[in-house]
Amino acid sequence: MTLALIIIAVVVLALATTVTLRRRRRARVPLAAPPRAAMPEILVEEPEERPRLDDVDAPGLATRLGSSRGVFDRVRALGAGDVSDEQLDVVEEVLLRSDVGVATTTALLADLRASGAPHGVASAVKAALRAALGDADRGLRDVADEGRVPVWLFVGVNGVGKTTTIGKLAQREIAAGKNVILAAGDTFRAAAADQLTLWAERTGADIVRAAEGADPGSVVHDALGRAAAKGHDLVMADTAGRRVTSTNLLDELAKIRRVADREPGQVVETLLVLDATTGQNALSQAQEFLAAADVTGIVLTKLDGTARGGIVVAIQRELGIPVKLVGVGEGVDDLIVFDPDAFVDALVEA
Ligand SMILES: Nc1nc2c(ncn2[C@@H]2O[C@H](COP(=O)(O)OP(=O)(O)OP(=O)(O)O)[C@@H](O)[C@H]2O)c(=O)[nH]1
Ligand SMILES: [Mg+2]
Repeated sequence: MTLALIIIAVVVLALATTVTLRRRRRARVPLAAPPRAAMPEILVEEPEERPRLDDVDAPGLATRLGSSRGVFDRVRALGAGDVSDEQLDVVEEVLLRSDVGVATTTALLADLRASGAPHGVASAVKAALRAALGDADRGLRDVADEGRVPVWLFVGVNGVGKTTTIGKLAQREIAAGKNVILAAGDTFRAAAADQLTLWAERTGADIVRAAEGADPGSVVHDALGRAAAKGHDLVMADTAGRRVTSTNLLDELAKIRRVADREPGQVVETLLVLDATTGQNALSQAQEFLAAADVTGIVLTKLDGTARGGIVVAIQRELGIPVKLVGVGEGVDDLIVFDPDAFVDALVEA
């Protein structure tokens, strides 16, 4: 009897120990792998929303101009009255640092010397910059001759922001009620057409693309045919970033243009895209392109970054081609119609 009791006690004890160990092992499992229920919380986390330009709370142009505005801090600190030599030195240094360029700086300093600064040096600099920007028509033409489809052609060297600008503009034109088709004329890399396809998907634009290495002219030609057949309102043609020193590449660009301008198409805007962060280099690139393509407007990108906004003034004054749009970020809403008054205010105003 006693032996039977002892045996039962030993069995019960053994069973209890096994159950406890199993529970402990089970209890450790969640530490190694968190319960699945926790995962959707991470997956559905909303990305931080980017401010839209038409948001009242969105940061103003001055904030978006990044380092460009900072360059003018020293000018803002100058007083009113006669302009001393020391003040002129500060203005000269600031204008050169802001990428206005030597020619424009010299002209602006001569103006300042002649007229003084009754309302303060900052205000005089602002007026001089504004005058240098002129009053060109900055609108984008979007109407072609009867029976033809308007084409916007985008040109510029590698990485300046052509494809991104097309995406941003497609969004804007589609929001305005236009039926837009994109032509992936950059056939040098398959990734270029992929990038444009992403923008087409994002914005709801139609797209024509071809295999890597295909003739860019034939892509544009196909896009025009499709636009005419389907009644699209606007064709936006991307091109490969080109090395402007190579005559062959500029010839290629001229060929694309001829195709785009043949019926049923009509090139109504050739937009040269320039990267503001490259400063005076952007200016020399522009001069090369102007000689080869019939440029109707300039898109100056990346003004939000390390750019020095004065390059807008240099480009406008020295090339005489209107800066029509400026890029202030990588997002779809980060493209602004260039407004010279708002721009000089944002750069110089206190
Ligand atoms: N910060 C900033 N980045 C920009 C802006 N515009 C374009 N970018 C970025 O610049 C890089 C190059 O832009 P793309 O649109 O690919 O330039 P691309 O001219 O088409 O270049 P290629 O196809 O190589 O000739 C991308 O990372 C863009 O997101 C802008 O206004 N601000
Ligand atoms: Mg591109």
